[in-house]
Amino acid sequence: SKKTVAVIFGGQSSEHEVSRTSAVMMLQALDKEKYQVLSVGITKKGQWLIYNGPVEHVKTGEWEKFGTPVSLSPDATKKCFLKIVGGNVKEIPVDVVIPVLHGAWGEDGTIQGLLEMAQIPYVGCGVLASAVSMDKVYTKMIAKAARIPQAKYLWLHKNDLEEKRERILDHAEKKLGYPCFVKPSNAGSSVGISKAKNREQLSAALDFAAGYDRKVIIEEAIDAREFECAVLGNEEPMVSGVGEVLSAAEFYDYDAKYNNSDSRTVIPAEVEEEKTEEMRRIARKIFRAVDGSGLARVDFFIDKKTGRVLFNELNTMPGFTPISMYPMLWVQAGMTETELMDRFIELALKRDSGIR
Ligand code: ADP
Ligand code: MG
Ligand code: MG
Ligand code: K
Repeated sequence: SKKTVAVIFGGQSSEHEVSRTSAVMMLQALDKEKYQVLSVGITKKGQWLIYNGPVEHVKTGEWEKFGTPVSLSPDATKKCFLKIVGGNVKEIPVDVVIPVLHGAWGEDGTIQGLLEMAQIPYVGCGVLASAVSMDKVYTKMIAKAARIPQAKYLWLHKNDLEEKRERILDHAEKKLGYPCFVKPSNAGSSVGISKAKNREQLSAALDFAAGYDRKVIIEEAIDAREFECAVLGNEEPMVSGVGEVLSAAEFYDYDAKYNNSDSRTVIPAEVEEEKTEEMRRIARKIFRAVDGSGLARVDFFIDKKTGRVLFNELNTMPGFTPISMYPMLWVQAGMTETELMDRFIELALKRDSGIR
């Protein structure tokens, strides 16, 4: 019999729209002969709605008007997760969940925790890997422990800005210099990030980033080319080739990522074989270091001055938009998007039957 697969999209993070676009690609790619596909959207306000209309409405946002409220009912005895409330209560058992949510409350281990409680297999990284990869400060700590080269950084709590602002500015100037990048520790899609070229800009950038998270990271700016690599698997993951991102803006900000058609991707990247292999090696290493499973996209800089490969970050639920690197890297390797979805589901089921 067909397995019931629930695709959960939207969510309360600043990447709600990106998630909807990613969900459209996944909903279209899933093999309907093999799976009974349910789609469940989370509105920006946090309401869960089950939706079974045209997939185009997921992209435009109209889906919300046609959704039916579902309540979450994690029940490990029934492998039940969703319950339609209202007139007559209906429980819906789910075999696998695909949480195609980017950013907070989705990519950060929170929904993964909920699914663990319900004992429902889900696609992608578990609680720990999701949480570590969402937090840029923690990711750096793990990368350092694994001796993976990366940009220099320092970090602070939002409330440090009240009392220690001048000391932080002095420290950043001495340790990192200008320009530098300021980011919320937990975020994605370049939300809350700015490049600071002087003390005044740095001070403003700290406040801006602190508006998105209670932790802020400052990094030395690397004059770099940017590369991305896809990882697929559990304990012994496959690593794809490498693609290059050519940003249309001064850095790869939200607009350059999703709205500017002048941003381009080059697959495979035109870079020395030796650099490609180094990035692939690091991609596997960091995936294992954070205890990743299912999938992740690992992002790199190559310093234009020194030629060094530096690890930037890993994204445990990377974008699946038509211009996204993760699916394109596997398509380049000869896989279809439908096969990729099959693989995600197999990996989710395999991991679940492991230790428990
Ligand atoms: P996000 O998780 O939001 O994608 P990133 O850390 O990847 O955050 O930063 C977004 C973009 O900002 C990068 O793709 C790159 O263009 C630029 N950037 C970030 N950090 C640096 C840095 N240390 N040096 C140079 N560019 C950077
Ligand atoms: Mg990211
Ligand atoms: Mg990034
Ligand atoms: K990340």
